[in-house]
Amino acid sequence: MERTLAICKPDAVRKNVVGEIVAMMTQAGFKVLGLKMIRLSKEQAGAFYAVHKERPFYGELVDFMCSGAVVVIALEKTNAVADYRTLIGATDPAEAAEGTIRKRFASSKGENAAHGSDSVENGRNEVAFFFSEAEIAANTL
Ligand code: FUP
Repeated sequence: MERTLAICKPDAVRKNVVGEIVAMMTQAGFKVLGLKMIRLSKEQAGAFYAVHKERPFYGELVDFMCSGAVVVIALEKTNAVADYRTLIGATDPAEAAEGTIRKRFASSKGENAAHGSDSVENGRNEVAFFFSEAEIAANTL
């Protein structure tokens, strides 16, 4: 079993499509281990995306991720990381495949509705960034 972290970004929350996105996850066979709505601080968003610190879009990305509530979701499945990347689609919705979360709900490369961990190691670390093992344990027994 693998874990991956999904985020419904502020644009998806504003569009009121969190329920549809979660339904796409469960229909694709993911188990929801944890789920909560939070408002990220600049410090949290900056730390979460620290890998992009030198990229030109970093400031805008951090501001956007703090611009409204997000829903963070810990998912579990065999091959969760790769399968969830397939479900969300390409970073740029113009390049995202039909039926993917980003094709359906993203507006642009920056405001692209959903986040998904990009490696098995990041999946574990990003789930731990937002959820304690005690929170996760509620749905693993
Ligand atoms: P992804 O893994 O598909 O979320 O894409 P990246 O890790 O490359 O980028 C992380 C986030 O940075 C994207 F979701 C949106 C933002 N971004 C931009 O705003 N502009 C870009 O050119 C690339 C990424």
